[in-house]
Amino acid sequence: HKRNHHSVGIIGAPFWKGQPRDGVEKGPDQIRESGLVEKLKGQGCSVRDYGNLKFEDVADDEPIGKVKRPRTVGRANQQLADAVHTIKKDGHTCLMLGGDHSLAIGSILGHAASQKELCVVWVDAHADINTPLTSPTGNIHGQPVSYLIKELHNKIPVMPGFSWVKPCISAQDIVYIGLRDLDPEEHFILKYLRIKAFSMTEVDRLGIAKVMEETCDHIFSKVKRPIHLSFDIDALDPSVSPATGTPVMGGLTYREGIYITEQISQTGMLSALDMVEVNPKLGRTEHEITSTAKAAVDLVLGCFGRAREGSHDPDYCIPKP
Ligand code: 5AB
Ligand code: MN
Ligand code: MN
Ligand code: MN
Repeated sequence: HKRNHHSVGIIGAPFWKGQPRDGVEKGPDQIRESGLVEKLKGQGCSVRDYGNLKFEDVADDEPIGKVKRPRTVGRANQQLADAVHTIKKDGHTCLMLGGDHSLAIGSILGHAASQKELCVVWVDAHADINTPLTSPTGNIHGQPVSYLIKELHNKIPVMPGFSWVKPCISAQDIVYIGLRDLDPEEHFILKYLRIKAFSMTEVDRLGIAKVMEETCDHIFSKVKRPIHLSFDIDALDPSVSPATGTPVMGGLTYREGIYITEQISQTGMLSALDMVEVNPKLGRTEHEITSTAKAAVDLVLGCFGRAREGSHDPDYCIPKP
């Protein structure tokens, strides 16, 4: 009997070169080791694990302006986009395990190749909307959204490895939750494009329930459409998920994170999910590593129907003596 209609296609993307700290490429296997597949099946999902992508080195990948490793990041994302497109054509909800957040470029573009009219919910401490020209670090994991938004297209310079990248969403098609560490240029872009954003201040003011209600009102204002949820584990407070590259104090609680996933699941419109920036190498203890990965798994489970109130088979019967 099927209690749960979700069919999940998992793709691992062991990639770290969108930022300087290695170890995040161990994220996919660390998350799997926390029992991801078994637990998804245990809650009634059908699961196909497509394994990990293999990324090749790109020789002589010199920076373009400030931007580091553009050819490597562009190539890896092109591979990922193909894989996500395949998983969507196979009829699954796609779960991409990162890897750093530059991978959202390929994940969202691959998703958009099969699902027109998708919208994005971006849960992160950061807005990741620097353009190559505003980025203070040159790290592409702080830039993915800028490549995806149509209104920013004329602000993006030509870069090697990125010729295949064409923006696929409008500024009104993305909602941020959990923001608390923006560069001034990013803050300007959010205001300039009137992008819907619930920073931690709004989470404090409204509570997470109202934030999710308004998020759904915004993305479904015209018609219900497929959701791409891009979840950076650093959205959660570092006390919950310390093993990540750019932790910022004052984040979402574990419960607020889980509530977001429960509500996204409730919409019935989740079409693709990224779980990124889990970096086992940055856990200071074994407990920090395993608890970060466990939090990532619990968020995924929430996305695929796990409810804290519990659940049961619709045709269950209490045994008679
Ligand atoms: B993450 C910063 N804004 O552009 C930049 O972890 C940080 O994917 C980006 O959210 C953080 O490098 C990227 C300073
Ligand atoms: Mn982040
Ligand atoms: Mn991010
Ligand atoms: Mn980070």
